[in-house]
Parts: sequence; structure tokens; C-alpha cells
Amino acid sequence: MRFLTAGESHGPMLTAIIEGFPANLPLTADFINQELARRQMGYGRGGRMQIEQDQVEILSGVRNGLTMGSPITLQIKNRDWVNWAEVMSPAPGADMTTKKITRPRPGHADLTGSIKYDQGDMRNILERSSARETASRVAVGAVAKALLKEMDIMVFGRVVAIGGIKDTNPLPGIPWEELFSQVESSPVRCFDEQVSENILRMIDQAKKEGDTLGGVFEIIITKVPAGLGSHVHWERKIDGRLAGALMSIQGIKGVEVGLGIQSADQPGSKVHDEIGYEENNGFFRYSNHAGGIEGGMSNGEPIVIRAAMKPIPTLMKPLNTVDRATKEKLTAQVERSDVCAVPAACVVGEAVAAWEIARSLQEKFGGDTLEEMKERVKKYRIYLRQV
Ligand code: EPS
Repeated sequence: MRFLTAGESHGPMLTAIIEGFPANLPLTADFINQELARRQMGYGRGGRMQIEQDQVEILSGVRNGLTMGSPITLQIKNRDWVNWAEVMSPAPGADMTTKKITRPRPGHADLTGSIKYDQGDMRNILERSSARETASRVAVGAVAKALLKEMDIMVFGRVVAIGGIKDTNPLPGIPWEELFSQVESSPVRCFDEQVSENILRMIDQAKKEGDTLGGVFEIIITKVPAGLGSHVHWERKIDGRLAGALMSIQGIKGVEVGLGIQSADQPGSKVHDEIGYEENNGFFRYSNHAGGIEGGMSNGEPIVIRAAMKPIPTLMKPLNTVDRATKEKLTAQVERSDVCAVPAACVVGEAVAAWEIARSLQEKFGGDTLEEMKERVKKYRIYLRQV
């Protein structure tokens, strides 16, 4: 299973092609659109989200609401394109001056991208490095989620910190659905209401100061059977794949699994999860410091991964830089942007994690059809309970 995305932030559209997906999976544009709408929410977004109302069109691979096993093409039109048609025109004669960028933003792809691809106008870098691309990945992730749903696997994210304000409480011992619905109702995807409120104030303050904020989100994946991924070779390790996928989201600077970095500070006796066994239910762990992954494989406990997002590099009170063309010391370009996009990145995190789980599931269970895959997963789950 693989996918490609294409499209510029202010081009006509974003496109994704998924290949190697099983046939007979129920899939509708409505389901994908719900995920796209979740990505557009979150306190601290900029003006662009008022313009867009991301809607997917399924252009191939699906007929009568079911996948056919052939490549699936997804397309999301950029509503903003009408305002950019002349600037972004692919034909010779495009307006190359009005929106030209020569003052790189510290922390952005602008400068290095423009040197690497030898582009005097850094718009040619911004257009593709923009987190607008994540709309495609959320659409792809929605397709993966639809597959995972069939196997009862749920992927969900919550924000645990923004701008240094943290929800330090351990995961509350309530049913997952309850936790997720409370998170879903928070404008910053934070479980703790008091922390949510403090974060809202912090975002308002940052906006007033022309600044931006980063944060940390956590992805939880439930009911993953033990044994996805493998210890036998580096690129089959599921933690490596999940970390790589999360790290590839725009703005992410750190990823940890379970206790993560903290596990380095403690002795083994405090870190490792002791093993238990329950008749007819199989092996389990008494704690989940490993975040559901040991030896590059899911171990049957919920997978818990965190990702840290840096503050967005476009500051309304810009930092110092050097003009690409004149080498003059100036302040960086100011573009329309977000004060904080951590809640949106959290939804993107769900999507990329869902894709990696679906991919590992397909590798283990194969299957050209949903039925084959489901049957094999069902049998394997019986084996896990009896082993
Ligand atoms: C985004 C669209 C962008 C930004 C944001 C994410 O729209 P525009 O650049 O037209 O305002 O709101 O991207 C960034 C801040 C970034 O640095 O990439 C989106 O659709 O999520």
C-alpha cells in the first residue's frame, strides 16, 4: 500500500493517489469530508480556514460506494484558487511579481528550499511546503480509518500541551469513546477543560503579540492486535514507521512512543511493563509505558505516541533575516498564517498513524478483498486469545 500527494497551497487543487488498497471496502466522500472538517477546526487558525470548506471528490477506484482494488484518486479543490489564478497559473505569462517572496522566514523551508531548487521566488517553495498539503494526507488517512474501522481499530488524537501549558494528568480511566468525545468538543482538542481555557487565553495573547505557538499532541490507537510490524528488519519496525510518518508532518520536531524520552531517566524496573496472562484472553501487560510497542511490534496494548510541533515560522512581528536577492538585512516576509495549528496537526497525526497501521495490517494479513482481510484478522485474534 502506498500513496502520493500533489498540489500547491494556492494552486487549483490537492490530489492524492492511493495504490494497493483492498477491494470491497465501503467508502464515501461524506466519510472523508468529516475528517477534512475536523482538520479545519481548532482555535488559533488564520483566515484561510474561513475561505476553504474542504470537500473531497473521489475520481477513481470506488464504484457504488465500494473500493474496487484499483488506484483511488482523491481530489480537494482549493477555493482560494480563484484569488490566485494569475499568480499561480501554470501557463507562461503568470504574474510573477505581485506575490513574490525574497525575505525568508527563519524556521521555514523558504531559504534552503530556494537554494536547493534554485528558485529566486521563494513562493515556489512555500506553495508546496505549506501545511495545506496535510488536507490530502487527512483524506488518505480517512480511507485508512475506514479500513481500520472494519477491524474495530480506532485512531484518535488529543492535544496535551500548547505554548508550555500542559495537561499533565495521566489518561483518565474512562471509556475511550467518552474521552474522545470530550476532546472533540474542546476548541483546542484538550481533555481538561481548565487547561483548554488557559490555552485559549495563551493563544489570544500570542496573537496580540504577533507571535505563534507550538505544542504536543498524543495519538492513541486502540484494539491493535499484537504482532503488527516486525523485529526482524529495520524498515518493518512499526515504531519506526509511525515516528517517520508523524515526523513528516509540517512543523513536527519530536516524536516519542509511550514513556519516550522519560524512559531514559528511570531504571528498567520502573520502565518495563510486567506481563500477565488471563485464560481465554491471552497475554497482557499490567502497565503501558512501552506505548503498545515492543521490539518494533504492536504488543496488544493501546499504541500511544506523542509528537511535538514547533511554533509556525510565519510571525506577524517578523524575525530578522537576509533578503535572498539583495543580501540586505531585513525582517522576514509576513504572510497570512495561523497563530497555532496544533489541534489541526493532531488530526493530521491521526491520519498518518492510521495509514501506517493499515499498511502494517495489510502486510501481515494480505488480502485483495476486505472479506479476506477481515477473516484472517478474526482468526488471528482467536489465536491471540488462546496462545
Ligand atoms: C493551511 C493553509 C495555509 C495556512 C497554513 C495551513 O493557508 P494560507 O497560507 O493560504 O494562509 O493557513 O499553513 C501554514 C501556516 C504553513 O506554514 O504551512 C491549511 O490548509 O491547513
